[in-house]
Parts: sequence; structure tokens; C-alpha cells
Amino acid sequence: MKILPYQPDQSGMAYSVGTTLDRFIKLKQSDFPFASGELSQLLRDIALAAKIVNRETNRAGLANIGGAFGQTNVQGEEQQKLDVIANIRFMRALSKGGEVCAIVSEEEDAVIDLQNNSGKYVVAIDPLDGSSNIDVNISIGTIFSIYRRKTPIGSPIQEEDVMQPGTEQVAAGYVLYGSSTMLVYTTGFGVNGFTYEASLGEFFLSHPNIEAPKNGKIYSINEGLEKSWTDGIKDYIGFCKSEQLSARYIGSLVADFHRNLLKGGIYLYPGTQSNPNGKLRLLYEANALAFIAEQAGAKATDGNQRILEIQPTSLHQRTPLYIGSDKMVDEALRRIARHKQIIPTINL
Ligand code: AHM
Ligand code: MG
Repeated sequence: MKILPYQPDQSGMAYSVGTTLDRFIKLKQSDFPFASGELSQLLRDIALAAKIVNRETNRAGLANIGGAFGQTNVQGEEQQKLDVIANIRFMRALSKGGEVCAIVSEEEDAVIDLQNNSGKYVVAIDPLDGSSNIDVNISIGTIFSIYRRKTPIGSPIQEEDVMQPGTEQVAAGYVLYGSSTMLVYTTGFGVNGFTYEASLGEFFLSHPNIEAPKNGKIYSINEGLEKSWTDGIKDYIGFCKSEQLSARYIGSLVADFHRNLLKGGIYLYPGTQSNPNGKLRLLYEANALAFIAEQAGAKATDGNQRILEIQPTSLHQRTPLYIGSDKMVDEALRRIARHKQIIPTINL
């Protein structure tokens, strides 16, 4: 019998597909001392649910799962059928996996106790963000944050397990259902992006070690709300225009954030008259993206403090969000602060 050592192909006849998400997660497990593999398994569970939601999203135009569900969520926003489907898919994946004890979801009024007291992790998730874009075939996303529970494993979950500031996240990520589907995540050791190859059913590492440009030429804000902006925001957006930056606003946070992360830019959702804290939610929208932004060398603030340092006080709490390239966020903060300092003169 003839035995030959394996020689990797040098002909270039078949292109290499690269590293799968699964393999990458396994390789990176050693970043965590004493890791027992649960976080890795949890990330895999999320990736599996993302593949299913990707399939549902792609079928939306055909399968009568587009359009409104006919109910509003706890935020008073109209739920789309795909919002509900995505919520079911992620809930199912997270509850079956066994690593999670509690879930906070945009689509659920209360914290969902999975009755799994041996689960180490708490997940906060927006299963389908930007869902008003589904029916017009525009990119949407999933956003998730993972926290280690604070109370001892085996005991019932408590408020302190859920109400943790973003600095306590052990992992966070998003899935972008766009011209291609991508999963981008961090465990606090840089940011990596994976593109979904549908015919193989796998995410492959396509954007290793993402680093955000320190400056950029894109600003993203809903300019229709200009009337209700503070003077600081008006000043900053005026500055962006005077610099002839490009205005790009999809209205899907994940898509706007992802573009700015790769190309350099800033996304702003300030407080408005009707929503003084803006529209976006701290626990399952702002925190995850802030963690990713910082890991990629970008910044995220509410205009007063780092998003990650905000101590949450309620589940569906909103926060103003200014996130993106380091220098752009600094300039926005400088102009916001400048207008705060205008103290009315008192004539004595
Ligand atoms: P949603 O969670 O109900 O989908 O709302 C969040 C979305 C973000 O994706 C997007 O950036 C923002 O709302 C757009 O809001 P607006 O239409 O007010 O500009
Ligand atoms: Mg959302």
C-alpha cells in the first residue's frame, strides 16, 4: 500500500473558502481563561437562528410574511410579521441551547425567564431591527448583547443579572441582512466579520480584525427631525454640511452603523421633542454597537457619557446615540458641549 503525505493544492484550480465561523469561535475560545465552551456554543446558537431568519427574510416577498402583524409591541410600535417570526426563532435557539437563563427582547414586555437557573448568560436582543424596511426590500438587522449573570448559577434570576451597564458585556454582535448577510461580533478582543455563503450554509471569515477609520466623510441622521434638534446638534450637522460630507441614512441602524464602521462616518439619533431620549434602546441596540465600535477603535456616547457606562434603570430605556469614527464623535461632542455652556446672564 502506498501512503503519501497530504500536499495542499498549489494549482489555484479551486479557490479556498477560508475559515468558518464555527472554527473561528473554537479557535478563539482560548482567549478566555477557564472557558468551558458555553459562550462559544451560545454564539453558535445565535448564528444558527440568524441563518433561519435570513432564510425567512429572503422569502418575505413570496411567503406572505411581509407586512404588519396587527399588534404593537411594548414601545407602541407596530410589529411586522417578520419581527414576530425573528423573535420566535431567536427565543427558541437561546432557550434550547441551555447556556442562557434570561432574555430581554425588544418584542417582549418583560424579561423572559427561561427557567434554566444553571444558565450562565443573559442575552439582550433586538431580533429584527429596522423592520419597517422589510416590505421595501431594504437591509435590516439583528442586534445582540451577552452578559454573564451576577447572581450565583443555580439561583433564580434577579434584576441585577439583567440591569448591567454595557461595560459588563462579554460579547456582542449584529447580523446584517443586506446585499449579502453578515455576522459581526466581538468578545472584547477586536471585531471580526463573517459573510454568509448560502449554498454552503456557513458564515465565513471575510472581515478579520475590523478597524474603524479614525475620521470619515459620512454623516447619518434623520434630517426630517431637524426642527426638534438641540442647538448643539444643529451646529454639528451645519459643520458636516460646510465640510461637504455625504449624508447617508438608510433608517436601519445596523446597516447605517456597518457602513460607517467600514468606511468612516458618524450616526446620530438625538433626543427629539416627542422622545427626549431619542428612539433607540440602550439594552439591545446602543450597548452592543457601542461595544463593537470601541473594540474597532471608534466611539459611542449619549452626548454626556460613554454609552457603555450608562447604568440601565428600565428594560426598554431609550438613549440618544452618537456613534462612529473617533474624530467625528469628538467634534460632535465639542459642539454639543459648547452650546450647553451658554449660561444666561443674570443682572444683579
Ligand atoms: P425599530 O427597532 O423599531 O426597528 O427602530 C429602530 C430603527 C433603527 O434601525 C433606525 O436607525 C431608526 O429606527 C430609524 O428611525 P427614524 O425612522 O425615526 O429615523
Ligand atoms: Mg430595533
